Amino acid sequence: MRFTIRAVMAAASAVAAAAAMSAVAAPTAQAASSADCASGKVCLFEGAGYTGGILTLGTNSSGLPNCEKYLGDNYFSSGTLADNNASSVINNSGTAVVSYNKAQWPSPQGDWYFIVSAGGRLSSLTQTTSYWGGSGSDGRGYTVNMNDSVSAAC
Ligand SMILES: [Ca+2]
Ligand SMILES: [Ca+2]
Repeated sequence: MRFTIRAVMAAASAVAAAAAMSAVAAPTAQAASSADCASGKVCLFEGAGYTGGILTLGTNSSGLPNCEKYLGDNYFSSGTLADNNASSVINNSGTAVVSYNKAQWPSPQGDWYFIVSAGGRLSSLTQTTSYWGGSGSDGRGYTVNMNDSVSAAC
């Protein structure tokens, strides 16, 4: 009887170990890295440090990034809505990209926006040098928390 219980426990333990191993080995299909942002592309990442899901913005016939006037109909590779969820950005294109807090490109009235230079990247958006658009704009850069707030990019 004691032997039987031990055998059952050993079997259960083996099953648990196998389950743990398969959990570790399971592919994390939705996890992205900076390497996933192709040459010439502009990419938004769900997490800081180019992690989580990735959204690669399209390009036009000239190879320049397409304007995404509203990210409410774009999704990261993880399935998360892109609007108000971007936490890092890579700009592998040859042109600067402007990211807006509000979905009102191209006139940022009463809206914070920041610029990612050609070839530039921001691993975090919590302290982003941003500019106030529209009425009262003084052209100065301010440190603004733009994490999980980008709604448009152009
Ligand atoms: Ca995020
Ligand atoms: Ca927003």
